[in-house]
Amino acid sequence: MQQLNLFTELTPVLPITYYPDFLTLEQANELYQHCLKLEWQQNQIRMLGKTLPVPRLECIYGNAGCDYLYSNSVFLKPLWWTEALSSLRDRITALTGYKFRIVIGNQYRSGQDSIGWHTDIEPLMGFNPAIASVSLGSCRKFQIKAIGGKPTDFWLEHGSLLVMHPGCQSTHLHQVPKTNKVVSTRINLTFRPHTGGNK
Ligand SMILES: O=C(O)CCC(=O)C(=O)O
Repeated sequence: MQQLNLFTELTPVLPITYYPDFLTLEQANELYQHCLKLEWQQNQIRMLGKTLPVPRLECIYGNAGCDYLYSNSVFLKPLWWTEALSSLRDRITALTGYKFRIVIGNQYRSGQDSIGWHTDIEPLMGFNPAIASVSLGSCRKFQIKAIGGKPTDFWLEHGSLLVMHPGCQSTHLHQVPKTNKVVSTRINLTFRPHTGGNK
C-alpha cells in the first residue's frame, strides 16, 4: 500500500502519515453507502455567548459509556459499533498499532459545511492521542499547521486514511475550510481513543 510520510524538503515536518489508497474503490463506495445510513445529528455548539448549529452533521459510535464532550459544549453519546465500523477500526489498528474506542463521523453536505482550526485535545481522549481519519465521497481540502506556523494543504481522497500520530494535537492545528466550489457530500470518520467507558 502506498504510504506517504509527509517529510519532504517542500513541506514542513508533519507528524502525520497519509495512505491515499487505504481502501479499494469498491470498498470505499460500499462504506460510503453504509455511512449515509448512520444516525446523523445536527448538533448545536455554544460559542462566544451564542448557540449555533455545528456546520456539518455528526454521529458517534463506540464502546458503551465512552460519552464524548467537545468544546465544552457538544455532548455525544455513542451508539454501539456497526459491523462495518468495527472491522474498519480493526484494520486501522492492524496497520498502525493504535487502538481506538470511538469513531466520530462528520458529514459535510456542501462546500459550506466545514470545521475550523482546532486541535483534537479533549480530556477524555487521554495523553497524546493518535487519531485516524478515513475520508469518503467528495475530495475536500484539509489544512494543517504548527501552532504559529503556515498551513500545508492536502486533498483527502475517497478511500484514504490520514493518521495523526501521538503529539500532533499538542503541536499542530487542523481544519477543513469552507469552499465556494460546488462539492457534493463528504463523509469523514475519525477513530479516537477514550479513557472512560467499558474496557
Ligand atoms: O473532516 C476531516 O477531515 C477532519 C475532521 C476533524 O478535524 C475532526 O473531527 O476533528
